[in-house]
Amino acid sequence: ASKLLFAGLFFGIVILWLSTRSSSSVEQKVIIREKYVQAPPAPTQSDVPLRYEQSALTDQDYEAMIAQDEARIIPGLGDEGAACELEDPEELALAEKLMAKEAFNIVLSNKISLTRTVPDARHPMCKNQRFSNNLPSASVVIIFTNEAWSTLMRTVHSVLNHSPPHLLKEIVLVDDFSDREELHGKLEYYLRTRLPADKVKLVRLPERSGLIRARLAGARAASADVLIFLDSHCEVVVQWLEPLLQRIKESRTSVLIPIIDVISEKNFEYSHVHSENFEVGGFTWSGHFTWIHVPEEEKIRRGSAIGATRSPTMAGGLFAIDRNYFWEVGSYDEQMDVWGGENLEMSFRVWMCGGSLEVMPCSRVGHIFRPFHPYTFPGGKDTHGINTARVVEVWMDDYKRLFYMHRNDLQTVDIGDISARRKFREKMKCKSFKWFLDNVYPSKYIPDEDVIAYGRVRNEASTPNFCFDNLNHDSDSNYNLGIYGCHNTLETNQLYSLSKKGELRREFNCVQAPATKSLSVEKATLVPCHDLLGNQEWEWNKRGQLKHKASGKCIDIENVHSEEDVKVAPCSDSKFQIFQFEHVLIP
Ligand code: UD2
Ligand code: MN
Repeated sequence: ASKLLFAGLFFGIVILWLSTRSSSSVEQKVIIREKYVQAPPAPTQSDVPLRYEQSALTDQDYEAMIAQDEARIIPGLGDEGAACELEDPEELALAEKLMAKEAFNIVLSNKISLTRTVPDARHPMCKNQRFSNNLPSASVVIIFTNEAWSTLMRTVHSVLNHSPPHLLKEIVLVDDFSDREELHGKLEYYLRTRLPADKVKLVRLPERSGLIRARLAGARAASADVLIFLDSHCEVVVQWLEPLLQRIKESRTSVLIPIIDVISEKNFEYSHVHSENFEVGGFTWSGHFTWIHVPEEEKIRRGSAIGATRSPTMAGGLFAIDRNYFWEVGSYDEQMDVWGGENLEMSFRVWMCGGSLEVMPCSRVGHIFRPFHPYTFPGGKDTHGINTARVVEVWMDDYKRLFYMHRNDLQTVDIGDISARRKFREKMKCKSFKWFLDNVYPSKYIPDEDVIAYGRVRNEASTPNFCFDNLNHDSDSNYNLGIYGCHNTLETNQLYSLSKKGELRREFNCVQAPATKSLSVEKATLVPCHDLLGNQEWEWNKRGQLKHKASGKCIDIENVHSEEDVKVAPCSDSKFQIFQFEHVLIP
């Protein structure tokens, strides 16, 4: 046994050394115990948790470890969600180093009490809410893979401390094949000695399953009326549970999201989103989740600042759903791996198949947003991309064209079999993606539908022909309109459209110019569309000029070379002011 320990230690040191060399190797699997070198057990169809062989450590060892954890705690540190700081240079250096492994400041987290307090930043009206005295019960499912001890246990304690015992039936911890010693024997010892045995269940997955299958296993093991999923690095705010349960009691097919506050990964400060200005979920045509403002119509429809607020999509990690409804509405796509895409899948599916997604503003949960994934992606796959391709193939109908315009590469990648999901959609007679866009997310800009013209915007006088090009700028940053040789096929870099309203735009950004009516030559910039037209209003006239309404000037590329900024100049008869759109829908 001592030989094994030695070999394990040696291996561990080598891996640690490797992982400090480049940030990309952080994602390599850290194998520090001999038994994990063996092939994992064959996948089983059942969800019977397999137990790991007992390690050599005894209860006394675990007791000593827990005592050591407790000795590190600084009483009061981080209370009320205050920002904390390390002072000791050695600790700072260690924290910096461990950041590359955990994606947050673990040294600091270990000093903060597992039961620290967080601020109650709820809307004042939340304090006067009344709840039924017959609310459904909840199973809180917390999945994790190699989560750091202190953040995981802080999540568990926070839920236990802020949930009325009669409503919290159980916490189901799902270990997605962690290989850290402390998440095995020590965790089981802690559950046995420090936590209410009737409340906290532990399910171990026999192989690395990814967050989607881990949540499914948790849902199967859960028995309460309502399922609530949380990530393994959360802290809940007082009375977080009741508004979720109350709403599900009233509306069984509502899937509910708390306001997600931000816990800093660096100093553990709990920053709360303002209760009047929280955001709901949207998506990008490239297949990513994004936050959007609550539309004005929705603020009216919901009736109150703390009313259930409809959200087209959700971030994915934190939500509540009636347990039976979870299965009725298609649970999850079991073939999605590791991370990513399942949140949009569930969002589209719930809306299109008759349910709804709502933010409950009086329920708040803090989450540590980590700057990178501190776990491996077996096989090195782009699971977000592949999972999202599964989403678009099943749910987005012909709108998948817009996704593939961004992710042409995914058209030739094996995304697995999707027939079961398509069959489900058919069987449930779910509505079309167009219905979703028209009814749930009418403000979503469709670059090739809601438009006068779209595609590559070409100037034929230039050699080679230049087209408008965003020159690889981030879609949400401010930048100058550029030009580049026209591509042979339409790619997103050169996708511009003229909206029916008269915006010259991309998915989120509009071309803007100063409204000054002088003879000066100005730059055309791309900034987030403000919807008010004004300095973002354009007209494509019969001559083919793109005329800025507010200044009366025209887009002009005379003497502008590739990859340079486009100008707005007094309109003239210059052929460098004439542009052709690739597709014209309203001549
Ligand atoms: C967000 C969601 C996350 C998930 C993801 C899209 C929030 C706050 N978080 O990313 O829940 O919907 O978007 O897929 O909305 N995990 C496993 N096995 C794995 C990988 C992860 O169990 O193979 C666990 C992990 O320990 C964590 C949870 O899944 O508890 C989510 O992972 P994350 O925290 O890395 O995802 P996040 O917050 O970046
Ligand atoms: Mn997370």
